[in-house]
Amino acid sequence: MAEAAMKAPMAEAERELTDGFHLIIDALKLNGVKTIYGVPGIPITDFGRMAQASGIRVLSFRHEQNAGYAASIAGFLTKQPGICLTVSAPGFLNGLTALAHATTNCFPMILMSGSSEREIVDLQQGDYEEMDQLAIAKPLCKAAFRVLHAADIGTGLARAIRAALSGRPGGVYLDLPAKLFGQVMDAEAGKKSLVKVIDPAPAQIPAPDAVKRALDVLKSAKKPLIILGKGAAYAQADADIKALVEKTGIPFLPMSMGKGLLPDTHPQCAGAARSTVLAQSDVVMLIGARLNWLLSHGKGKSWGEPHSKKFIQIDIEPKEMDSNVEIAAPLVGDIGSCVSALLHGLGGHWTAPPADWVKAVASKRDENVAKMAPRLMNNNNPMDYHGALGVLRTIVKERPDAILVNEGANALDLTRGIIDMYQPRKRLDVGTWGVMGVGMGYAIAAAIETGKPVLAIEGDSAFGFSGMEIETICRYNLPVCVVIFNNDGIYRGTDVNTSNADPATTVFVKGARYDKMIEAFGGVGVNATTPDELKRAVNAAMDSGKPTLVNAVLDPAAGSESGRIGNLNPQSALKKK
Ligand code: ADP
Ligand code: TZD
Ligand code: MG
Repeated sequence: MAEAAMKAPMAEAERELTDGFHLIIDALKLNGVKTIYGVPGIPITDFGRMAQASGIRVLSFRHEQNAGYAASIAGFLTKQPGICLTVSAPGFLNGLTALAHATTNCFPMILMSGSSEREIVDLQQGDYEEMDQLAIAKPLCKAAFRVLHAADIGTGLARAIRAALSGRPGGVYLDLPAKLFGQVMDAEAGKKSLVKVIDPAPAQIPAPDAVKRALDVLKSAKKPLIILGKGAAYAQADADIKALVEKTGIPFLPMSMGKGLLPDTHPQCAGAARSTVLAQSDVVMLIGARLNWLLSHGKGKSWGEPHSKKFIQIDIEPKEMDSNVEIAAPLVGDIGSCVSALLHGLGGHWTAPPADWVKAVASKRDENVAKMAPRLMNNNNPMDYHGALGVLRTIVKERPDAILVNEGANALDLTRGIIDMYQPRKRLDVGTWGVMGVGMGYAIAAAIETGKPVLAIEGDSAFGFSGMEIETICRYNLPVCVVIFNNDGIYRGTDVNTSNADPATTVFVKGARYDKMIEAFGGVGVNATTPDELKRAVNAAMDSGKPTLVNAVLDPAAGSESGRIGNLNPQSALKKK
């Protein structure tokens, strides 16, 4: 500012000036933003430097999509919008996938992108990285704004923060044209123009009659079930959710990222009896979980049809109700307020669910857990998923505060089923889209935002989508241990193409040594061929906090098509020729 003032004509030198660069930084800091995830370049390079100099942590990635995924999960973990910063057109588009992902998963995130000269872009005269970014972002996020004047920066950011956090959280696009950064204005007026967003996610208290209706339906149940989704994890109402589950005595089923809200080893956990509770329950209370494909849309054989059941749904988004099936008791509000109202309504005496139901669920669960146990203790060479996951499961049990990032097909489904979680928001995975590529971005943001060690269990294909970010992990010296379940390909490494010399579409280089990649950047690489070797390597990494990549060599024949969701593959009716 002082420098700008010196260069300004005499009349202006007497008053202090500010500009777009500084106003954006001041607005971010005023609203508590501590970290920006991005990739530098025109027109935001200097902005990144200045933000860093001002004390904001600016983390540079190798690809915007990974920076965007990092920002999205930062939003989930902190209940503050994660900030991603990109350059115009291609950088923006690279970040846009993550913005759409954040919106789909209900994570608060702001994609701030530099953009090219409006006058040239709108006349389509071929500017450097020309694109009408605002129009393109709009249908893919919750809200999109463009700031043209430095005096509007405060309002622009305030609108973005509110849009990301209020109601159902989601992704917001903020367009920052190149010219904005250098726009100068009076410093005092600039300061006044900034907005500190007060109460961006106001409590949304449920209506008393909706609470009563929900309790009445719950009371009528003979075989009740509570499903905890990632919305419940996001809400950070951990103690009340635990109290509600324990006071009612109702079995609970955690969705993937809802795992750990109550420990998977909790006596009421029905995780290992999933098909039984879905099919046999008569009343289901959904807390922050949608009846989308991940819950078979709340109908059909897996839900025990033709028997019908009643749903109670807690969600902040009223339009979610009846999206797939009738909701007998919609409870619209924020999860914290709704759960606390339910707890209140339970009063002193609540009749526990019928003992035969609770017992049936527990014994089914124990039976399934016992069936799995011997497989997890195998020391087979080549390794299979169960042998590898048996040791990783113990490592997570011993470090319940570590964060588990997980993606792949078999590598995802088997890890989810086998590794118990003990604390809320410790399991981060592919989410609503089942997207590959979140791995390294999630791992980086998890380490940065929580300061806890991170274990990323990655299919070899899944890892490839963000693998270059292991340089980022090494550069910032993050406590991340990446374990690659290397079965030579997508689902399996055994497919054969019989028509020409090309490899089959699902297989990769056989015997690939991913561990060597991290050595190029000064990290620790380990090739593990047995569960014992895997255990030693991961324990060492989790204890030392050194960036580590373990290439876990799995039997290429281990794994099945699409993991647990092979049924979603369309089938050709024509006979193979
Ligand atoms: P899962 O994939 O774990 O089943 P979903 O992403 O389908 O979970 O569902 C999360 C739901 O939680 C969304 O419908 C979203 O509107 C809701 N939600 C998110 N945050 C809150 C909150 N603070 N209060 C109430 N509902 C919330
Ligand atoms: N592209 C994106 C962005 N997301 C996807 N989900 C896919 C492609 C399709 N896909 C899956 O759904 S899982 C998967 C792909 C490519 C990779 C599975 O292989 P893996 O895991 O090596 O990661 P396993 O253990 O071999 O099954
Ligand atoms: Mg694989």
